[in-house]
Amino acid sequence: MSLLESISSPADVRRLRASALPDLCEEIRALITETVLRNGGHLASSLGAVELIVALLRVFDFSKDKLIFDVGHQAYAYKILTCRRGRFSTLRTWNGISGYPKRAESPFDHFDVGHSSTSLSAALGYAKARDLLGQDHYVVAVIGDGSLLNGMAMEALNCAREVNTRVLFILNDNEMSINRRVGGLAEHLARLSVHPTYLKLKEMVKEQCRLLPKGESLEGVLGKIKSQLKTILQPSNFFENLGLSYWGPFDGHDPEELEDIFRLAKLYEKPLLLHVITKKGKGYSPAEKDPARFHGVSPSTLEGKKEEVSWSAAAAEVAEAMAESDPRVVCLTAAMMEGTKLASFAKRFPDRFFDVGIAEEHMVTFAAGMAAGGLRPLVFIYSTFLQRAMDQLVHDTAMQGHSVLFALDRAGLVGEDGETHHGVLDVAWCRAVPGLTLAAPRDRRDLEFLFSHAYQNNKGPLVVRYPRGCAPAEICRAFSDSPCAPWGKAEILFEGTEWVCLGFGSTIPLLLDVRVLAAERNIPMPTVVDLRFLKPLDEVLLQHVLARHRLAVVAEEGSLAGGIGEAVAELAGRLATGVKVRRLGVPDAYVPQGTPREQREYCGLTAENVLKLFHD
Ligand SMILES: Cc1ncc(C[n+]2csc(CCOP(=O)(O)OP(=O)(O)O)c2C)c(N)n1
Repeated sequence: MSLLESISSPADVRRLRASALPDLCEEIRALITETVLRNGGHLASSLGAVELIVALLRVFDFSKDKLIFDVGHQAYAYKILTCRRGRFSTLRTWNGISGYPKRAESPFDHFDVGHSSTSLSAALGYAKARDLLGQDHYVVAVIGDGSLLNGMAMEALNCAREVNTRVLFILNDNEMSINRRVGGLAEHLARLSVHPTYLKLKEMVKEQCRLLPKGESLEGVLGKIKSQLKTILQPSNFFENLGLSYWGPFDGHDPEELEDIFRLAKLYEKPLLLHVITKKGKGYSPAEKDPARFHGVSPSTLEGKKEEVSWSAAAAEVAEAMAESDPRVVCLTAAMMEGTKLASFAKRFPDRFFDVGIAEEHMVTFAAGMAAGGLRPLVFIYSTFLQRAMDQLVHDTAMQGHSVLFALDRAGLVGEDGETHHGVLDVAWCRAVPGLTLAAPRDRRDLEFLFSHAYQNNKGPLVVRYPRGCAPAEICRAFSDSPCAPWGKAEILFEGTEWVCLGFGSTIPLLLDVRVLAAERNIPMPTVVDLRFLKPLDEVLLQHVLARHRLAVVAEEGSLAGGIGEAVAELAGRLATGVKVRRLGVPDAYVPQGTPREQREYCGLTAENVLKLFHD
């Protein structure tokens, strides 16, 4: 029996001899690597946090104490050691173990995560609840250096001094976000890691672990140490300046050192930040060498399968072409250069490429400022992360009419990342923003058309939404050079009888399947309309098709509430033609993880289902 097989709960981890920990960590790494290479997931971050998690589980009792991971993509070892080893092979599959901490999954998970930089705020909230309710557990947050450099995390750090209670922030510093972390504070972290004073402080704190103070308060002893140090060198420390205590940096791959420090930290009664240095991808050499590539992996990329052109790659290619012919074109990303495929743009146009770090709010207003100043900014952002920057989209961009092109990636159901990462709210939200244009291409031809004509045809923000996955080169184009439909116009792809199916973007292939299936079943083939522009809708064409059919089915990969089906039903009501409108889309629920196909089935977005509506 392997060491790992002998562990069924955190109590077993606590019972192990310290000398067994390196072997345990190795076994955990092997299980994580094998599972992620098969199922996909976040490999490098999880491999880097193994010793940290083992040490935390040996010092704290997370059946009572609270642990909040930031993003949660580094928590696989925690899942394995908190009674989920047996189900770990189902990672990221339908009904399987989630890729992120989830309260519904385990009593050891204390806060659901997926989006970054929430852990410090949630931990402060938990700590305050504990104090006011007269409870006595510990509260710990684990945050990466990339996530720490975000505005939300900064707001929490700023608040920590006011909350002024026992809470432990562990900064898991591997010098990386997905790519290298960026910005001034990143430099500061690097300086802290090597500054002699802090290395000396680390030795002093470790010394205190051996002689845990008797009689005197820990704060008092450490306060004296620090004032001695300050008279020697007085380096500036961002965290100390905010009123937080800072200890570190410590070796994040030495479980015994970590245990000692955590035991000491338990005695500390105030907000404390422990700076721990780890290596992203630790123990798996391909990931150590190329942590960005192994940040999030999917089995197909690892098998080296030649991927068809993804929507992201197609969009990035158009951006490059635009930048070539127009020096005003610039591209922005919030720490998602890999996912949005902007590496080649960054290389070719380094002065016109901006990775702002995980800072979506800043990015959108930064882009609005650039537009106001005469540039043509392209903001590459996942739909789910635009949720962070809705106010900046409304208040700083649309309300002022700034022309910013939003390349809205992963708009729709995203598959294995699950609930936290779906891009299904953008249509409903964008519909409500005055002055904003929202469009969705069905193929690469229309994507290119929308991007390259954006600045001639559009004033104010233009959001072009496209899903995860590969982008069809052409759908329903008579000739390879037939022009796209005009700006602002919907397009009838096929004429049919009795009923019309309306869709956009990723639901167009589905509606074409409906025609095939209808022909097979001797059901009248529907008219198929690609709406293309979702705001404003092409009401002229819509009026025309609604008047000519008895039934209209709208299929959308977005939330039904506030979606395009509602807009069409509202228009049909206004026209009073008697056409019946049926809507398919994402229901009022958080769609579980699984393959995109399983998720579409869950939402009823299948050709079979559309066909059933004909007899409704
Ligand atoms: C708001 C938000 N933006 C972007 C992301 C995508 N994302 C996931 S992990 C990650 C990098 C996090 O870096 P860090 O906190 O240093 O953790 P590491 O992966 O280095 O362990 C990013 C950008 C996200 N999850 N949430």
